[in-house]
Amino acid sequence: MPATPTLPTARNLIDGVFTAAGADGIPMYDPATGEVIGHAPRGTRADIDAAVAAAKRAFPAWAATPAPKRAEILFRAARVMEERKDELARLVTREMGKVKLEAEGDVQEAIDMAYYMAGEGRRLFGATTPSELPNKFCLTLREPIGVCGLITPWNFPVAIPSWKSLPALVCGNTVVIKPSEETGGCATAYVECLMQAGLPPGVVNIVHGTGEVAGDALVRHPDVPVLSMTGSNETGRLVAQNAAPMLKHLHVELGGKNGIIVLDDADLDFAVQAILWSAYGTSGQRCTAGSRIIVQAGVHDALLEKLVAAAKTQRVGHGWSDDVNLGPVVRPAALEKIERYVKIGVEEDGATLACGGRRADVPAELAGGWYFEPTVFCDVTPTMRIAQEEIFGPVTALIRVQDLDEAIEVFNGTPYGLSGAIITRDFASMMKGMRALKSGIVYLHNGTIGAEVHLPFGGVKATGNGHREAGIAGIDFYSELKTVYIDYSGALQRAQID
Ligand code: UN1
Repeated sequence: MPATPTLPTARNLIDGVFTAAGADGIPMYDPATGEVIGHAPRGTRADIDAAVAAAKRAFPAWAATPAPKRAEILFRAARVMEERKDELARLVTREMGKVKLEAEGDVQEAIDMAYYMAGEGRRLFGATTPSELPNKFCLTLREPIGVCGLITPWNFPVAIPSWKSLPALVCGNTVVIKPSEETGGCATAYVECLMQAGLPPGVVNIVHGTGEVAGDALVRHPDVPVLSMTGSNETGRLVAQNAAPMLKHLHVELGGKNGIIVLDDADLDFAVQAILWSAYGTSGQRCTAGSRIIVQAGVHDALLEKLVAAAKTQRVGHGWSDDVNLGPVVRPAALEKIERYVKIGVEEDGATLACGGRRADVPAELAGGWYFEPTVFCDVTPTMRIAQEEIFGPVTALIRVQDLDEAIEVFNGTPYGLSGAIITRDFASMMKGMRALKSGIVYLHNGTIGAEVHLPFGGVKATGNGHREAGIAGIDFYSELKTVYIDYSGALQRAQID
């Protein structure tokens, strides 16, 4: 098993002071072995109050700091993360299990976001536009809003805290992060990088703890006007309800049931590569995972055969081993949920388990870990539960269709709408699909994953509430627009009247 050097543990950061867990800390596990690897502080409502108070105190000076100067700190944070990339990636693998290459990608996404948002410090563009009246013009300014409460998941434990905090910070807000209790060390190491880069105390704070206590306190806090949360639909609804009475700015990024359409003219070997990456990357634990393969009848059997053969060659094991490409899932509860769905699939009338479907065999030293075989279902119909509900594991379902129109209808027939893909050589089919898929992200000639930081990320329908993160969309969410009318006519000019 790969040696694990000493890595940072989960600590709270309030007003520039790091504090470790007390005796009541929340146990953290290595999914590769099942071992307890440390404890995250069990944040209380008082901890949230202290963190929000610190962020509120730090806000006026940070908001008044010129944006290009704020951005210089983000540039330095990108550098610090580059220097600490190996350590951060090890932490990602140790706390949530994803394989080395993907753990490094997770950290790289945060580095990219830091460089990108640092660049935004010299833009933060508003608009200028003519007035309908003479001797008058109009413009918009971006202003920071205040303390942002950021609730982040375990599946991208460095990237997603960066997606939310970096646009918030460059816009002049201060933040309190409540990371998932599974991956507290990753979030702590990330904020450590920001502090190393020179962020003043109180500008970024972190409070670990459960969603029920620390998360809830942040959501309901009267001094937190902005909330962004990534997680399950169930939690998202709760957050939305509890944030509503205070009319907070709210962004929720929730589940997906993403589909890859493969048409008769597709390069099937390429399609198999794209499906493996989308369905089994992060052991299927991505919001963007390719969990439905919508295949045109002419290539259905050939694709199934190639996919099953390829799935069987996936090497399941410890994420930090070079020869492994499928790590464990995050917790026993995840494993049990996947098993439940496999059972549902097997019992659903007509669906066939083509491969996988059970806990994976691993060497004795990993026996305490939580591994699942790469799984393919075929003969799945669009309304079956395994074709409708998010499983969040290495399970994908083949659905046979006759043509592109049916493929689009099937694709659009779930409550979600995050990511979609079309694999075909036909330009017109790509263009038609690009417009017709009801999803926030569409990939032409690729799988369903691969978001880049300078483009908006998010979904339609039950995947979210209409906002996007990353790119300029992130800047839009974390800034308030002020509209300014400048009248130099010297007289009273009335809009719509004069
Ligand atoms: C997520 O699954 O929550 O495109 C984020 C991707 C990654 C981000 C996924 N860059 O799959």
